[in-house]
Amino acid sequence: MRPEDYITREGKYGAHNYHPLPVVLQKGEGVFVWDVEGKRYFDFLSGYSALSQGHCHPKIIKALTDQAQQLTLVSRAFHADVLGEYMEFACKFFGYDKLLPMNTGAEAVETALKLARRWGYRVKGIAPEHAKIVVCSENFHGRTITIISMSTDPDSYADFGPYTPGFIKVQYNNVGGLEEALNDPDVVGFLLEPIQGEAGVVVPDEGYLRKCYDLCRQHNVLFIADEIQTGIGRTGKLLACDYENIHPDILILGKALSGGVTPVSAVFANDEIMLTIAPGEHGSTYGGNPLAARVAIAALEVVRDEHLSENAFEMGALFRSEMEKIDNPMIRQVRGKGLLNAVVTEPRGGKVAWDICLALKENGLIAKPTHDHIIRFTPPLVIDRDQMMEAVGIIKDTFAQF
Ligand code: IF1
Repeated sequence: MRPEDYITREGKYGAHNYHPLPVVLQKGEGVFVWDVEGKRYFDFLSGYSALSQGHCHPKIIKALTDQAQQLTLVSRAFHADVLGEYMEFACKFFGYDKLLPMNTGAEAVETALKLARRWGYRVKGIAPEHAKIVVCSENFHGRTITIISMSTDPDSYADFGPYTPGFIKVQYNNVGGLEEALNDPDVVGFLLEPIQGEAGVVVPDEGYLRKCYDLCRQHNVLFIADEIQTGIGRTGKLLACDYENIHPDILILGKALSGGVTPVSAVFANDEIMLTIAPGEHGSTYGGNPLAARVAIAALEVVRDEHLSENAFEMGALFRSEMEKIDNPMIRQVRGKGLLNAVVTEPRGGKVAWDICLALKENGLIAKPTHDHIIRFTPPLVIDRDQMMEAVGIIKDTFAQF
């Protein structure tokens, strides 16, 4: 089969909820993937940051295959030997009393919203049905009905209503907006991405997170960080919140928690919050399954043992400084932290970011545009200096074609 045949078949039988780059991948290792014709590419998307540890990391794959031959699922109706081991390891890793295991990012966000509301009623003392959660403009937290009810992007929410009530939307990177919203005594939580991913890698001003956190403290409101994309080394620290020494009341992780191997997400909180949910009040068939638990331990160990946060910090600085050297009218801005980066482009001669991504693909590097004019560059955190310089060379040569 030719690549076009794979693409046609997907389009014929699959829902049209995506518009992928026309490349059909078959194999991955570290920072590289290969297509069905054997051509090699640098993967500068990394499964939207899930593959931070690189494709098919041997240690994570070994954890998966060993456990797969032992025990894959018990459901939470029974105990499993590895679940407590994972929970203890992860709680100590991130500094929380407890974690609640889920699978996808969206499920973990839903869990955090339920926890915040429950805490609001049972601890803060909000009147029944009155709890409100403050969210930010241009947020991206997933695709469920409740989560799109928080969205300000019509692509996400339009014609999917009616929507879940109970959210107040404020401007991102605007402390005053949050301050005003917190005058409402029914607010129980403030949910944000420390860097907005889908919005186009929007890095807020220095001090913004700290000021928001302090305001939440003053108003007895939970600071809830969605670090599904920014967490686990991606931005050059273990958590993006570490840049401002903030320990969120509720921390949401997903994606790289499994190194791109199987869906694993988690919500972390201390007992005052977590113990407001009792048996039978929340859960998931697959959440915390033995495969997920083993894989997540391995995925976190790899980040720690291979110093991936530190490498992301250094390689990210190198990437941005090399990008800034490019003198091309199609490049308007380079921004990001660690290895969560974006290049904002300017259309020229009818050519847009999509055309640049097609040319990058021809030249051996795959990346994806977001919002028509922004290209995200988020390679696996295991990328070394030589690989980064080779990839930068491809990007430079590609821009020179335009
Ligand atoms: C898609 C972007 C990335 C997320 C944050 C929760 C979730 C996500 C901060 C939900 C998911 C994804 C999903 C993906 C595209 C993608 C994305 F382009 F939209 F912004 F990563 F960059 N919170 N992000 O970024 O997690 O339920 O998907 O596991 O195709 O929708 P999920």
